[in-house]
Amino acid sequence: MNPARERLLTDGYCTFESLLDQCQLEQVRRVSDAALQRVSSAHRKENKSQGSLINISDHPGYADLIGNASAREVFRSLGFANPCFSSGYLISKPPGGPALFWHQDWWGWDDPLSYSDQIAQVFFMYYLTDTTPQNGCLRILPGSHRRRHSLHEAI
Ligand SMILES: O=C(O)CCC(=O)C(=O)O
Repeated sequence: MNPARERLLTDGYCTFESLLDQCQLEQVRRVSDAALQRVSSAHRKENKSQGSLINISDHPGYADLIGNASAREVFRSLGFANPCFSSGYLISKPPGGPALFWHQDWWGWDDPLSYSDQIAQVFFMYYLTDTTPQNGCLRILPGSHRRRHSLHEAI
């Protein structure tokens, strides 16, 4: 099996390097910087842990990113024949903000599909700046999409 798909199935994630070329990256950063300028302080206050949480569907400048050819190739290589975009967010966090609370994004636990090998939802994340444990990278619990973890009792 493709190692990335195997990792996605067992650990719940996989990574790919440099999907955007410099020109695409600069374009997305420009659109993102402009969108971030318009976020109200009330919205920031409501989403302290999540960060800016800007709905990219409200910004046509993200159309090329959503339909990005490299991303489509990644999906194809992972065995997704016909992926559909459902939602997307620009997440930018100011320095010193609170950590994001533990959570799962999947919502269909009452559906038997959730207990099969079929992958129903993928969160495709592009990092627009280098992200490290020091500046607030995403924390995950590998395999917690398939196996019970004590934190599941708390969310
Ligand atoms: O903020 C992050 O790094 C992850 C975002 C996330 O998991 C979410 O918003 O559901």
